Amino acid sequence: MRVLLVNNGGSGSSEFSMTEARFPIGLGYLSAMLKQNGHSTELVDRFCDHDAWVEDVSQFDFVGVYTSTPCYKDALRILELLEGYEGPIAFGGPHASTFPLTIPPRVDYVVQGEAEYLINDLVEGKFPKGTIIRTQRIADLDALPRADYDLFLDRPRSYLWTTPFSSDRQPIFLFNSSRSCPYQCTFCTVRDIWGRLYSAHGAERVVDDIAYLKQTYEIAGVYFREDIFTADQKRVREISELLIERDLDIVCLARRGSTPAPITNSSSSWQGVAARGSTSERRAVASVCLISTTRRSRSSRSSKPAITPGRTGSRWRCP
Ligand code: B12
Ligand code: SF4
Repeated sequence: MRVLLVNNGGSGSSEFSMTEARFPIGLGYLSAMLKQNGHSTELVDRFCDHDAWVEDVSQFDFVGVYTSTPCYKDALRILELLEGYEGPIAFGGPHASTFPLTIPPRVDYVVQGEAEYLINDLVEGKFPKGTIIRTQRIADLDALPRADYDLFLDRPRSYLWTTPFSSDRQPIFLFNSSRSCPYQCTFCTVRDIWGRLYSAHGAERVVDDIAYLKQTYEIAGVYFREDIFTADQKRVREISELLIERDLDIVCLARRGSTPAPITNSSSSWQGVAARGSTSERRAVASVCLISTTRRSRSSRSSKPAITPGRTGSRWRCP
């Protein structure tokens, strides 16, 4: 079946800044599961390119929409765009997880939580329409296939390929290695969305995936953009050691406050904290920059990817 995956975020849909246009990795995981079952997938990312839409939606057998609360206005706009579409429509993502009852009945399936083990059954019509489905948390993330990065790179999109904390090397890919958080800060909604279980890919798997990205897309680094990359310090150390062994050239962003002691050897190192802004801003910003360098000099790097300007000022675009 042909599945259209849509990320909400059309112009004016959110009062928050919408400039950090990185790809929706959750849809990448769902796409990988769908492709494993022989389905094809296509992405419309309206957070990245606000007015993006498809020419003929009737060619798709199923439409799945990622919804967030700040951009929910656009999810409703997407329903308007889907007027006349006769196939099933599903809403998932953080808004569906936290506010399922706000979603209109036109949506056939509302999914709360992780959907890797559900998405194929949903697309293949194994659930009655008109249902809200809450999935169980996935404990073993390593059992999941790697996210489908081709979903984001099948055409030029205005993604941001840099981080403000790293050098200007590109592309830096968003990377997800864990879900939820073991802490309980009173102001934070992470558990409302994810529940109690903190799950994480093992170090080997993380580094295998990074190596794959380096080989396949010539990435310059990854941005661990997740609730708290440093929750399990043993895992962070293992990842660091493996990155050193594999001689990868990686820039990583993580959460402030629980960084492991620097790891160094003659060839590579986690080079510590680098945050922008004033000292008070730095305290407030929950990010740190961990840099692992490699033996190779910059000039020995192989052919560079195509460089063209994007909306966000980012230079790297998929070839
Ligand atoms: C990385 C990240 C980003 C990245 C990538 C966003 C993305 N769409 O993935 C960027 C920088 C672009 C971003 C932007 C924003 N983000 Co953000 N982001 C995150 C972060 C830290 C991790 C997301 C992630 O990778 N999760 C892991 C993947 C595997 O999970 P997932 O994406 O939720 O997908 C799974 C399920 O939700 C479900 N699912 C998802 N989509 C669908 C669709 C269907 C049809 C089905 C069936 C299932 C399904 O299955 C997926 C696989 O298990 C989360 C925190 C978090 N814990 O989730 C915040 C978070 C999602 N962001 C948040 C916010 C507020 C924003 C912005 C509004 C910020 C802004 N000022 O612009 C925008 C909105 C973007 C949008 N399209 O709506 C909030 C959303 C709260 C809410 N109630 O909606 C979160 C939860 C942070 C928080 N704790 O408050 N973000
Ligand atoms: S450490 Fe971060 S993700 Fe965890 S509960 Fe606190 S604010 Fe939320």
